[in-house]
Amino acid sequence: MAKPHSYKFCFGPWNLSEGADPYGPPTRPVQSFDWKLDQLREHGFEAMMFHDDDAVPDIDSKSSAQLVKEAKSLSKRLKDAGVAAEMVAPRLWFSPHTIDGAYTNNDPKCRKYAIERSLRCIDIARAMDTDLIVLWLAREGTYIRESKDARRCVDYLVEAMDKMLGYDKKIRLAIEPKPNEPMDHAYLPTIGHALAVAQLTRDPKRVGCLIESAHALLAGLDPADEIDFAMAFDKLWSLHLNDQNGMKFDQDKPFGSNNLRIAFNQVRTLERTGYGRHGEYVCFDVHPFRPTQPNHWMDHLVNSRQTFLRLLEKARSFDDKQAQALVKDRNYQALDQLVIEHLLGK
Ligand code: XLS
Ligand code: MG
Repeated sequence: MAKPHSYKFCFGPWNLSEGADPYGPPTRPVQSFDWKLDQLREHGFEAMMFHDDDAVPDIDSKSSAQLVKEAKSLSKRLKDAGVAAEMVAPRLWFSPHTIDGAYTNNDPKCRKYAIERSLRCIDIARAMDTDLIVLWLAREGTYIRESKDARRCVDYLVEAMDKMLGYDKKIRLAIEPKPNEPMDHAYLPTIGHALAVAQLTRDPKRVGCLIESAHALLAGLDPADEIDFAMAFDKLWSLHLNDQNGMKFDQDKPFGSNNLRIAFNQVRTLERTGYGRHGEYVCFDVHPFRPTQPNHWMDHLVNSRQTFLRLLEKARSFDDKQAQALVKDRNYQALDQLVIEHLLGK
């Protein structure tokens, strides 16, 4: 029997956030990058994911040479710590140039800024030995539908991705769909939209996706179904596991915090489809609850990883044979109870 797969885990510096929210200031002091890197290693994580300006702060003020120098120096710190860089994502939602969108901004000068910033993000990824660029299209979409031409915006998105794919022949783009927030309606809200637009690019095999549990839930979808769909195309290249309590703002709750069965089915699907066998990481895009005290700062990440591992045991010990017999007999009430009893533990 093949040795069961052991998953590799990852998080980003932003997952050790200070507690500020739209209604109040931070509740925890800012921690250093070194502290965050130490915590990551101490708690069994193997990689860190980055925004471009996590890796190179004040990126717009830096020359290309300075940008590569800083990215290389960070890469050395990571390697010395035995930590990989999982991906780099252009943070296209802070700049004054992206107030009304990045790639789909109505102003061609702003679209040009967003593409140039994305090419510099690729320079950072190269310097940090990762070929993965994550595109969370935070500000691609509308507050009112009449402000943009959604048909033309598909062309703008393809144009931006084509520029990135042409700039570097090895880079892979993982689109991270989300249906809303900060936008009222975001473009490319689901995995289906992401993989469809991949087909319009100059090199579809280098355009895949990243699923975030909460984003699928905000779209009214089951994250496990989104995982299965993406794996059918062999295009799930990263994963942000977390949780969400209903259709409200993106809560980035610890994995399993609200929906244990939905979490169980995500892990069961990863197992069944073989996610991770080509080096993909399980990332937890989670934030501490605002009242979390500094001495409990890592708990949401440690708990998410622990919950994942406990649910992995549950997935591997689930009585599939009995489940299939109940499916064959179309006895779904009993199947339902079989899952519940298994999760409750006998
Ligand atoms: C949204 C994104 C974001 C990261 C990656 O959930 O994952 O959290 O910044 O762009
Ligand atoms: Mg995310």
